[in-house]
Amino acid sequence: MRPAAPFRVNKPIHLMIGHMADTQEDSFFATVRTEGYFDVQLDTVQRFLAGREGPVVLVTSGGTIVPLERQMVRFLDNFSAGTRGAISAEYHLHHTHLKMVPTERRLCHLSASTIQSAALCSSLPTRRRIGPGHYRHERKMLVSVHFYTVADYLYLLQRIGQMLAPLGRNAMLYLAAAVSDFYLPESQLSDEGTLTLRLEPVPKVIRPLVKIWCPDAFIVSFKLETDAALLMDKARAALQRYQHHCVLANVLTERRHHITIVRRADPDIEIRSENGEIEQILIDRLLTLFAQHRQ
Ligand code: PAZ
Repeated sequence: MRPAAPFRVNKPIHLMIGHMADTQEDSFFATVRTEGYFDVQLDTVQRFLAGREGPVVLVTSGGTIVPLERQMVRFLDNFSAGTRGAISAEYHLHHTHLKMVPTERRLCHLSASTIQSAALCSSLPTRRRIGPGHYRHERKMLVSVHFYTVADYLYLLQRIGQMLAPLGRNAMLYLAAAVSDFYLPESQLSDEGTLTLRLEPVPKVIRPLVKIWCPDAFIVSFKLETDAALLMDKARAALQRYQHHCVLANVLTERRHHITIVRRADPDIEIRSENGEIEQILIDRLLTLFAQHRQ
């Protein structure tokens, strides 16, 4: 469970943020204690995917916390409210071929003000063979998976990415979660006494996601900046570095009404919304690009 009283700091904390030149995913994942912890959730995902033929979208949402102690009471948090992911998941479901259109904010439980989530949405009904030439349509279109720490998040992203790999070009990953840039290695987690922190950079797992875990999927990441002057260069640099399909560039203060879809070889697409929810226009455009990717 998420601790009830975050930041009840009653001992001195000295915070240092350091850059390590060559942190590897392996050493990061070695610090993740996962034994059996996610089995039930991953099993639910497996069952959701079993027999699914149509496109599936993974939406990640919310912030990721960094524990400061083994028995976690204190942690570092980042700001995301999870609104982007929750609304986006809802608009992905609007595009289903079933008429199961949510008319209200039914996915508000995905909001990270209560919980951080990854949602898997299917944009086509599952068909299960029930006899020669006969199929039954399954109604379940959404499954959600919950995480708290940055390690939880990246571990689940790896495992679910691998589960999506057999869908090939029919999988889309829409990575809206705000991933902490730094973490505290397990060996430095505090047991008691004064806490001095030297945070290490969290590995950028988008590289193995694109190259190894889920190589044929349509992968969309977000880039958030507070300084608009830096945003586009950073978005393009991320695309060049990781070779995925789109970066959705947004500035913190304008994120509700302006997003730029940045692609490697094609012109940018500006998405603006003054009144309605920007995610409606955004998901519409992305699903067109996803359809082109699947052809
Ligand atoms: O969750 P929210 O609606 O408050 O904010 C959404 C967002 C700004 C976290 C998202 O649009 C985003 O940019 N996510 C990626 C952040 C990052 O660069 O890690």
